[in-house]
Amino acid sequence: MTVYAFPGQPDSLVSFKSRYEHYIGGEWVPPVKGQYFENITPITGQTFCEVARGTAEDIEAALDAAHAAAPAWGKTSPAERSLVLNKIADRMEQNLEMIAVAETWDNGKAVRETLNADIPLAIDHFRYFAGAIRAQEGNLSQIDEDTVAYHFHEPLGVVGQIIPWNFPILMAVWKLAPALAAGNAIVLKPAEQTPASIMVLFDLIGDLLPPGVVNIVNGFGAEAGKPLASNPRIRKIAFTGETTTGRLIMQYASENIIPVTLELGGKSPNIFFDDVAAKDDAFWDKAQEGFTMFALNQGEVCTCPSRALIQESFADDFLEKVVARTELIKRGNPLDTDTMIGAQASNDQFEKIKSYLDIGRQEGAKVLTGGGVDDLGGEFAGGYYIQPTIFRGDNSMRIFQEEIFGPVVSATTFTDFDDAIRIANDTLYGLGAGVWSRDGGTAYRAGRAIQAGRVWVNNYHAYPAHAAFGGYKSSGIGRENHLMMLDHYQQTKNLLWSYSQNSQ
Ligand code: TXE
Repeated sequence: MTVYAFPGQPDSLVSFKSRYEHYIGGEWVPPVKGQYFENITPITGQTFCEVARGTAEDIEAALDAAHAAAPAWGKTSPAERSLVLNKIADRMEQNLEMIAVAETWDNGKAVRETLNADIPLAIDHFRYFAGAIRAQEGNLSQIDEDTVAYHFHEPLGVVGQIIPWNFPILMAVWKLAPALAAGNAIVLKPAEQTPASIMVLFDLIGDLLPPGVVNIVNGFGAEAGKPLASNPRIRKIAFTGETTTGRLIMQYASENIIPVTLELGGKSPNIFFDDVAAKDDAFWDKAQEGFTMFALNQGEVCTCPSRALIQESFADDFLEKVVARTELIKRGNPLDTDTMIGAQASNDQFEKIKSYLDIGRQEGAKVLTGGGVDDLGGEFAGGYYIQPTIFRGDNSMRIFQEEIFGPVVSATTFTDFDDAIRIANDTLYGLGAGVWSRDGGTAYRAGRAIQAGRVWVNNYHAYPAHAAFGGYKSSGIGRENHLMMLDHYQQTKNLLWSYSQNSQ
């Protein structure tokens, strides 16, 4: 067990600056309008730094820098870009603990997760795209004896990226790595709730990139995000956030006829068929563990398995087991490596989740465990801690239909396969899903029938870089991860070439 010191204390691995500017053209640049906002750690509810409050003027400055850098970066060889990405990965790996503590302090999530998941996954993402870009090939179509169609990949140019607060560094890297590998220059806006860890990261890795290739403008959605997403000087916008904001992003993009990638909300079903209980073995245990994944990252995951669908015949037994297991989730100081659940990312999110705990009760759902806030006392008294909560109710309730984005799962039962699929698909969303069964046929048919971009079978919440990720329905457009992501950041240039000496 390690308990990391709070940043600001003498033995802390991280020293945040008291003020963060924008990162433009490889330099720290104050906001044109001179305004800053306070950044709070959810661990204590205290302000720990202030951050530049960007406006359209700062976005224009960042776009100037990006446009100046884009042509040269776009012409570097895949091998050169690959090397840069690998160097970033190496530097991050050398500083993994420091970055993990910074991420935990900014976002509130348990350091156990930032050390073992968020930051290692981000590092691997850079390495994956460092390899992918070198392996990418164009293609050639032989049109007739003397005519050839060559297909080349070209970068889009300057792209915009808007990041959420639930995985600040990982979500930034999911967008940065493929865009950089493909040869684009970037203007990125972090979420206003969690800007500091991305600033710490760029303090660490900024010198590895040519100035202007990545520019970061901090600030709020309407003030900095909109001028970026609606700007005619970007050639693509990539966004992760709420579905209603995603609609706005699409409207802005339609004005400029640019592509969008949208990764939006979810209400993912996690389906347990009764054969999982056939034996008291490791798989039965694994399925119970799979249920408790709703609390991972305090439930602030777009793919949170927030609806548990359990076959009627074994539901009471299963729920009894998973309630007991949920109660073992260790709560406490997020900077303690034994702690399994941390603080919600912001006071707004804390309040939103509390309101859903009330809504669930008012709707008549039964609280099987949790249902309230955790007061950790002492220096944590102002932090945003929610108890892992299991409701039992039915799929028509708001707690089954609306994204809560907290450590809250709504459980219900189904009778047979068709009933499970009907309930699973009775949602606006289609991002993730889980299927648990010992029977390959059942799992396969369920996986294919669920309208969601990612279906985990007999596992949950794994995010390898080389598996495509993205939504059906109101959960978004496009995919992230996987080498298909390179297509999202490239144009196809076709040279249609006649080698014939004869007239056409
Ligand atoms: O999201 P927003 P919020 C869901 C989750 C959460 C809810 C609200 O349910 O409770 O959304 O979170 C920027 N033009 N998800 O309000 O507003 C904003 O500054 C351009 C799910 O934080 O969508 C931030 O950088 N940009 C999600 C980013 O968009 C704008 C992760 C996300 O903020 C903008 C986060 C505008 N008009 C929340 N308005 C997931 N899919 O993982 C806001 N932004």
